[in-house]
Amino acid sequence: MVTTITSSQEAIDLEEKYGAHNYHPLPVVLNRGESVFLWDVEGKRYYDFLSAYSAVNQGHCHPQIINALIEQAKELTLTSRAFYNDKLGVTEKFVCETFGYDKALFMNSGAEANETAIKLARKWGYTKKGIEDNKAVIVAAKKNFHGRTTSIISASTDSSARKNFGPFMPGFEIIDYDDVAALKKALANPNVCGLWIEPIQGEAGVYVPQAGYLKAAADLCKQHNVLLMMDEIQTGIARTGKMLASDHEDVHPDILILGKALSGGVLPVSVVLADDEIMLVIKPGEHGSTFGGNPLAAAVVVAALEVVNNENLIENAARLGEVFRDRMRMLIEKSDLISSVRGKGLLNAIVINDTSESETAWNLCLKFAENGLLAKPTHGNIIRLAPPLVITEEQIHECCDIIESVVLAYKK
Ligand code: IF1
Repeated sequence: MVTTITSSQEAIDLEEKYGAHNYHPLPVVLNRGESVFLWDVEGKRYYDFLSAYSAVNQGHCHPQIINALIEQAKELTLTSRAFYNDKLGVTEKFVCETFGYDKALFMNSGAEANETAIKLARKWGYTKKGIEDNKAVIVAAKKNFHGRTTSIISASTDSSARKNFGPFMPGFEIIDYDDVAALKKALANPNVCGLWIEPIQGEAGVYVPQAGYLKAAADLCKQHNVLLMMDEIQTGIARTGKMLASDHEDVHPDILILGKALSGGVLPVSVVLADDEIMLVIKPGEHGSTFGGNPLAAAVVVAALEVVNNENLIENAARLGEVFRDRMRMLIEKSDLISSVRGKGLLNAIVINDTSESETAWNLCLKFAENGLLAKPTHGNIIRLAPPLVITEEQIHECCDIIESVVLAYKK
């Protein structure tokens, strides 16, 4: 029997009873989204300051993207890659031209795109760099987040991501993030085929490396014949005020990994981009996915990227990010509850002046929700604040007013 939901509590109870307990959501049940807004089943409106972890950069249910989805859904949704379809090549060309690569390989989730990048880097390592069989090493960073498959968590340093999920995949070396000396040492190992990093560490709490780190990483990769594998799944597609966060340091990764906002949050679509000498090491039959590169996704990706350009989301994120951080700095002057704000463009976080075991950040997010703004804590005392990039300056100020009033009224 299919139940009709009439209250938030009913929906929460159903998930609790019938769903796996692999998440601990804020107690808000949403049934509608439009642009920067979400509505719950009681009709209360919220500003979305999570944007589905930066998947909804273009705003919820963007009419142009939804229209592309509907039009394509009426024609053809899936053929598998056993046959060609008339949309994939068009989108591959568009994406390659947009990001400056020879070739694109479409997958679905971000984790799958990272898996693809791992296979690509390893096979390149054996066939081009001449690494001895099964000796390839991929260097990753502490506190990384690249997804939740068993291979990917093998490179994780987060115990909740790893504990009791072993045995782990060998072939990863973990070094400190934002540490050029550690990079120099690790990349000198001739068995290293790839350096796999995020340009800003999202899950780590929006950790922005020092200026020059990404450039140094790219230079060291070049010097040691190592592929720079950049996970821009969260940071890419205008989020940080550039098309890619790598653009802040004019770095062009050898392997670029995108997901999330590539579809504007409409479908799971991810892509790996690289030039021919790398991408063509993978031959027919060696990698793929039933849904990867499907025509529905392909049509949606073009619309989602067009919206980024047509609506100047890069400039908007850059400009309003400054406004937002200025407002948060003013709040820090007035309140001891917040110790710092950090981020780039509209990918920001505030750090709550309390231990990471405290409930303060969670309780603040409950208060934000009560006052019409949705955000989620990470690592206990950090709150990520990342609205859709279509937000206006007036709306940013209204949201900063909400955050400010909640913080100033908060009693521990
Ligand atoms: C969840 C975090 C964000 C990512 C980067 C790959 C993936 C992600 C840089 C995997 C996914 C998500 C997944 C989401 C929570 C979330 C997250 F807090 F865990 F770190 F965004 F900040 N690379 N990030 O950020 O992509 O396979 O999920 O499509 O609930 O696990 P995916």
